[in-house]
Amino acid sequence: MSGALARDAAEAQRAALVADALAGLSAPRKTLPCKWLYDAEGARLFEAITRLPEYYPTRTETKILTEQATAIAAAIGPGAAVVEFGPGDGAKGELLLAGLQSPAAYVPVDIAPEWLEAAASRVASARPGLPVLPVVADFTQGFALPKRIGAAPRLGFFPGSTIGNFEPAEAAAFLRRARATLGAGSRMLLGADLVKAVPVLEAAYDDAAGVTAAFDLNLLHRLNREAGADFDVAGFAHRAIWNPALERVEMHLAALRPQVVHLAGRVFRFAEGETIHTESSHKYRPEALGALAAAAGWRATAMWSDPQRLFSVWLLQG
Ligand code: AVI
Repeated sequence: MSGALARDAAEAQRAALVADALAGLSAPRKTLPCKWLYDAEGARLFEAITRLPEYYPTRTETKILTEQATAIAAAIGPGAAVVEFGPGDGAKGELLLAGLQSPAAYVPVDIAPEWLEAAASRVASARPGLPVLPVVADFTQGFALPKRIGAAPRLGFFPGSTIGNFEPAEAAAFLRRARATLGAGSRMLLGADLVKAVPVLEAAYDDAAGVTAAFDLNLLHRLNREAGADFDVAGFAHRAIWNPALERVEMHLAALRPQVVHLAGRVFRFAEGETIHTESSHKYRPEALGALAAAAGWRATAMWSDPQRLFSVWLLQG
């Protein structure tokens, strides 16, 4: 990207952050979209979260993909073109491809070209000869698949329980759009975190070392840095709360004392204890995940889990 284009992209991103912050902080219950948690520092902190003892999802999903690789590969069959939605560093894509029989191509899809590059080069160097065909696109929207994958059977791959960060209606819309993008008859391998004991869930989102707290509070630092806000970050604390009615862990930033915050010419007041809802992580019961997939035009044909039933990996047929 040229210097001028990069500057335009950064300015557009800043304007979108300010617009989302103004809307979210004006709502009766203050909220900010969780996508803004992931600036460079947020991405670094999230990577650290995935290695925490309390944060079981990444470790457990990796174990399922490793230990059940033969069964997963048998269910998928040979020659699949793997389309990964939001590949991160490409580690899970590489793991999946290593177990599959003669995969036809790897298509990582992400809106951030620099992340896409990292995933693509990791997989390309691990699997020389495999066509690696990155697509820069917002994977929550429709996008065109590379023509080079031809008639290879398509396998969508959406690991990590990122589906849980969508509201249920958004999750169904994502799955419906993914099916339209991949085409009828395609498959999808989907990671989903399961409902479990509340202390396990809350510890996973409020670790003893405070890494998740730093990840959440970084959003206020980001608003100060990029949107010119004046949050007193030390006046807020991270909270992770299980919402039993909606079966989700919510992250909130709670004001420790009354606060007045300025952002883009507006004034926002916080009462003591008032929170900004920064993320929801929905947890699924198997029957609810099956129903969600069905509502989006997919049929669940297999599910793999771990002995403690912490996490699930689903094969869906479109
Ligand atoms: C990216 N996503 C699946 C994570 C989750 O578990 O919902 C984000 C996260 N937030 C706090 N810890 C991890």
